Amino acid sequence: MKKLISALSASILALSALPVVTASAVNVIDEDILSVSAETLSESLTIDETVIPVGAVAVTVSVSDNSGFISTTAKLDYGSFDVITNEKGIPAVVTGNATEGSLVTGSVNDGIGVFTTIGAKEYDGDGSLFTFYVNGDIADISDITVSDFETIGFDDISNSIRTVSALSNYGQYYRIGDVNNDGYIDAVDSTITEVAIGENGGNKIRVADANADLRRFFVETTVCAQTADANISGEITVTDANDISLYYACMAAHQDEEEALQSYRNQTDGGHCGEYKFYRG
Ligand SMILES: [Ca+2]
Ligand SMILES: [Ca+2]
Repeated sequence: MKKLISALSASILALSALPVVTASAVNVIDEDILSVSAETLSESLTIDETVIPVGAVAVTVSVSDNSGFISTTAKLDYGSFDVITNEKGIPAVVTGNATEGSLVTGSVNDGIGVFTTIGAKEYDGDGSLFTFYVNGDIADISDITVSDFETIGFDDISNSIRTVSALSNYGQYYRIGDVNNDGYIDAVDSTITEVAIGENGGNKIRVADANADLRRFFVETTVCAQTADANISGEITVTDANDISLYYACMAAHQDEEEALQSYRNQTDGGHCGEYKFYRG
């Protein structure tokens, strides 16, 4: 994880050093556990090659009374704000100080945004979860609300495995992205992948090596390491964990499954999540 953490820390430091001109407006929700705050940028910044212009509003979701999590998923209603995205439509988003070192991605559609932070360790501190950027009037910040918030801990990963035994195994078939083989591709699968990379010292894992020691890296219900190699590159990297998370965010941000799939296909960088493959062992 070290490389990832240092790269992300650098971007967070650069961000926090930026001056802001407008005082935070704060929108407290969910029994005071989560809050949404906003600040207007007085300087432009660049996040993953996406330029955030002067005057854009940085929207930050923060947690207090944090009881601990590895990963989080927040669903937001962002009203009529225009969320700033890259050319593929993925929102520009950065982790906060309570999720530093996590992967963060999101999907936006028709006023609904789904943002996931995927970690490899437990976070139990209070602070910001993530920040995304919108064009619009900061005075309307109260229009942005969190409609759903879920966290994943190590217990949730174990529990997801226990539920698998009731499901039929697809025999020699596996589904890319469904790392724990429970029938769903979600933030749990992305988290398992990120934890596996953490187990390997933050380094990429060759699929063949992971299959040779499957239980070290994955969970007892994992069919094969190929499930975590979202882009079928032969290696499991943070790109794969991020792609699984993107797939889930797209599914969660759309009502219609076909639209969700189309959204994922438009936004993924070579990911194959959701596809069934034959496992030759
Ligand atoms: Ca799964
Ligand atoms: Ca890969």
